[in-house]
Amino acid sequence: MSTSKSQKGDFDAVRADIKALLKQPEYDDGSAGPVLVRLAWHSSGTYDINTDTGGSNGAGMRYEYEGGDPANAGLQHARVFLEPVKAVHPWITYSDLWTLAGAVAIEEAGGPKIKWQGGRTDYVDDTKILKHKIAGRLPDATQGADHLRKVFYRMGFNDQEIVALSGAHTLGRCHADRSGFEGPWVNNPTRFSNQYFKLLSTLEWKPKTLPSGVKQFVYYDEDTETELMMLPTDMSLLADPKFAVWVRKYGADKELFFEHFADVFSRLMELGIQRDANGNITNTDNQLGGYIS
Ligand code: CCH
Repeated sequence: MSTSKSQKGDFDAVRADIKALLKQPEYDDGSAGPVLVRLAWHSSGTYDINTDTGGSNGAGMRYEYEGGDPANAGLQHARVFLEPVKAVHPWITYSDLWTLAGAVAIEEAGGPKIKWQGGRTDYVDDTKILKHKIAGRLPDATQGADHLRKVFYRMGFNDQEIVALSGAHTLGRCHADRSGFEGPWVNNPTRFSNQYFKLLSTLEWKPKTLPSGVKQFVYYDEDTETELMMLPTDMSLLADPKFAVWVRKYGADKELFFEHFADVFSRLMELGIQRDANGNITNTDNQLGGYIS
């Protein structure tokens, strides 16, 4: 990590310091990357196209109402990893830092280049989060295809985009003390690939009830002596014929998955944001109550 302060707007300097913190030998599988990707997604995936509320402006997870949403359990680890970067580059907003960190983490894990633009603004207090109830909007892993459609259509995404985004589960793992689920989806959870789709569509997944009563699906990989897992929502992608078409396509074609993922992830980071021709955000006010009385 550099210790020299950067000029306002020098996102390359921030990128360099995010890259420098990704390697974390003592943490999970040795990388902060996966939990940073999850932070970026949860900070954006609250968007509601009908009311134009939620989305990646605001960084509302710093406040109890959104930060305490059970869906966000564990994301304090990601925020803590990024604090030293914020300290060195105090001009960057949290909402820019979190989304940029997600993009950098994907690229550094061997994923596609993610188009990213800055300019997001942070809430100055939690008034608007409470007013617009920016919690309880993220998907519930115990549910199925109907629920995924309800949640992601609300953000403005379609079936193909839902499946492409789900491919992020090639990174990271579930933690019993965060979501209640346990384990990684793939054998190499710090490498971005289309492995999630390959395994989902080719292995025989068996239901398993954890001691806590949480139900997930597992496959024991004899070669690596690792138990891999799938969430009920992951399995629903295979069970639903429209989703399954894309699961199989992405499992067979890594380039197609990378292309579609890069496109949809960068749009996820832009949810709730409108820009002018120069890329300047014109509706920093949307969640601050500008459009909604
Ligand atoms: Fe996810 N995800 N996710 N997910 N997720 C979890 C972990 C990660 C759902 C549930 C869970 C996306 C979509 C969904 C990541 C990225 C994305 C966990 C375990 C649950 C539960 C949390 C824990 O215990 O730590 C559900 C339901 C959906 C519905 O679609 C999307 C979209 C993305 C990104 C584009 C990443 C990365 C992780 C790993 C985090 C880590 O800490 O390793």
